Amino acid sequence: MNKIVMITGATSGIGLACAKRFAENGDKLILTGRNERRLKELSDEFKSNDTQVITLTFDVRDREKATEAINSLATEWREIDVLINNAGLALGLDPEYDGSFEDWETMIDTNIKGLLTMTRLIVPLMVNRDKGHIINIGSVAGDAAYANGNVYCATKAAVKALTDGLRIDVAKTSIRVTNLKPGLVETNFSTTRFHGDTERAANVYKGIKPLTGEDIADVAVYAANAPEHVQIAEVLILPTHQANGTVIARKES
Ligand code: NDP
Ligand code: 8X3
Repeated sequence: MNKIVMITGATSGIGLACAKRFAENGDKLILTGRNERRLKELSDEFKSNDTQVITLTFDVRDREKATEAINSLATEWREIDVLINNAGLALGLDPEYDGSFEDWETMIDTNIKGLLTMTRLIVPLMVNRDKGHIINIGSVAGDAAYANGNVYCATKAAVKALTDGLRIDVAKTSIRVTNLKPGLVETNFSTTRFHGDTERAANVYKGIKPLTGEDIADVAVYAANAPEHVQIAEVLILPTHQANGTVIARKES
């Protein structure tokens, strides 16, 4: 059965790869993001491949705009089967005693409060139908802090706690809740983290074959299509030469 899949932060990286994989599966897409022009380009591209798609432009930190966007959905698009809470970012890699207050606020407001806003807006629609699946994009960073990761790691530890909490709260329903925890995935993530320093970003993936957004999307599609009695609760997905958030065996070049 074709699903309606809503993806936050669908304009790049893991979110975009999920959009492509679910579209290949014949599913309908609600793509959300901040970049209206990019969303329009993607919508045209998906429509030209016969995917049914709509877009909603809002920042997940803006609760009022997010609410307006969800309220604007036509009845047939409100039957969301899968919510992928993907929008998120890291900003900076500094000791906890020396980080930027502004970067901290942005990470907390996006990765924790934005994810909570979307959960609060969409899950009631799922509860009413006794049907749905929330896939949160956590991280290996949420398993244990790594050097200078402090606040970003804390936000992803929060994603784990919120995912586990939601799973408890919907246990009486048929709704499934998944935490996907990637390790190094080569996307715009590091360029964003280093405020546009592409050279520093490239070094993050030096000497190791990182994951791609598609590697994560494959697991999301698997989880969403598992038999109804199977709940993929949590998956840690690492490149083969990464053991955890800290141990990365890089090849010398
Ligand atoms: P990208 O930077 O490629 O994509 C991030 C996406 O999130 C973009 O579409 C971005 O939109 C969107 N976004 C960021 N802030 C907001 C916001 N306030 N409102 C709406 N959309 C927003 O990085 P990834 O694809 O790698 O990141 C996706 C998720 O995966 C994040 O939650 C990240 O923490 C997580 N993750 C990434 C890993 C990695 O190594 N890459 C590993 C583990 C987890 P815009 O272009 O407008 O900024
Ligand atoms: C992104 C992966 O290890 O850079 O969450 O934090 S890591």
